Amino acid sequence: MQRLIAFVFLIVTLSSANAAEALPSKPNVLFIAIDDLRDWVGFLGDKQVKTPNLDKLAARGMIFTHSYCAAPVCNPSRTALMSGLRPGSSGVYENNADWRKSPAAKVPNITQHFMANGYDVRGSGKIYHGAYAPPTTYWHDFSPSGIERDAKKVEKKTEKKPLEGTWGNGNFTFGPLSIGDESMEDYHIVDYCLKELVKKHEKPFFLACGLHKPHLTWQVPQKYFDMYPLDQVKLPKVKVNELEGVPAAGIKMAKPLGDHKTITEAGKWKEAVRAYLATITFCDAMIGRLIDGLDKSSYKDNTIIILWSDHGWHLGEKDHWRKFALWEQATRSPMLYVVPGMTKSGSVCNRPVDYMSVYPTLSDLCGLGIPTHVKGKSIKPLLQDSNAKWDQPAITTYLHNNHAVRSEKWRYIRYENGDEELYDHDVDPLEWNNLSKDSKFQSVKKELSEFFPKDNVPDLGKKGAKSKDK
Ligand SMILES: [Ca+2]
Repeated sequence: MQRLIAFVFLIVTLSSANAAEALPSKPNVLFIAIDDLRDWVGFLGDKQVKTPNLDKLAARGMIFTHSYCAAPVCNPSRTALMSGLRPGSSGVYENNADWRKSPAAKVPNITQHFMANGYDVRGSGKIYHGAYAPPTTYWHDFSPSGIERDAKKVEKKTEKKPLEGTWGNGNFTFGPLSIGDESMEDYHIVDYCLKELVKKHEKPFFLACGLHKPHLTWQVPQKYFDMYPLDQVKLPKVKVNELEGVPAAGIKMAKPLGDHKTITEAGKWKEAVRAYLATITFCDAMIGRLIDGLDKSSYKDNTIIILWSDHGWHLGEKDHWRKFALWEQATRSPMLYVVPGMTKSGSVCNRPVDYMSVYPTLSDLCGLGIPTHVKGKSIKPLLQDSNAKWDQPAITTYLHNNHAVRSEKWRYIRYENGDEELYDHDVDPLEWNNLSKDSKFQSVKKELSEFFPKDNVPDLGKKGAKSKDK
């Protein structure tokens, strides 16, 4: 009898352990999109930035040290991720192309796919590029609510009354604000999600939270600037001639006579870097509020968390600022997953992945099936085992038929005019030594070139229509 009791106890113990560890067949998804956050987060090794909440979240799941955007600009990056079509298949290469009039709007986007499969799909903030909101049918509910719009007005009004230390012009303005967190638009975007997390949901949910910062302007409450004393701010590592070895097509993208000239001539490089750091830390505080809300909710253990930023950012490397380029700084951006019952705490995956993987991976994890139009591959095997075999590089496209292929070791860029760059990241992480003309590496280039997208449909962007986001 005692043995029988022990046996039953064992079975019950095992079943409850399995139940706790197994991913439910239809887990919830918390989908966190950040705008313009480069690889300056503690969990990717940056020593200067303060991102305690992001680091705490990263420690719960798996981080990807080689994650790259499909396009280094808001609209094409987000269109590609949400639709499952690369820029070369949709024709959406820049912010001046309305994706709603492109092939990307003719296929089910990820929110529609989840809706069709029984999910309650809601969101707030910046998920698609601001200028092109999707039709209301893409969500069951989507903010902004009135309160966010009001907060945005307060934020914009306050930005126009700068405190001491504010510098810039138009979109490229940075400096402290006299308001508190609760007057910032992103605060209310998080609030929308917090309200959803305390509700009782009958159906599994897909909840999207899109934060605007650290996108310009870099204007956040004063306390975030105070965390970074100016005399302690470190500039990114650069050499005397950053563009040495970069071909004409690359120099054209770098625009060294643009922002870089303006900022360095004004002596504002350090202040700009501090403002970016401050804005990242504001974003981190908002992530902390969101994750606290999830942890206090009844959905903590059955919700997949994915966090991604739409692309990276240059802060003077290659004499370039902003995104709009195919180098490491513009294309690398943080991505992490927490998948209950699957990702081990504190796990690190070094395989190269790009954001075309997000749609198929979330579909795969939730057992929805992957629509045939979706270009990327599910990274579920990597979430199960970070060292699993993986034969795909990450691919980024900027403007028509300019592509970068990134493997664990190499970055190979080929521009439309035939110009090329090849960097060996084992010895050259800052991409200073372009090896593309070296005959020793012709076979490397040939091998990597197999991955350049074959589809390069015409650019749907309005000619001459300048993006407001420049
Ligand atoms: Ca962006």
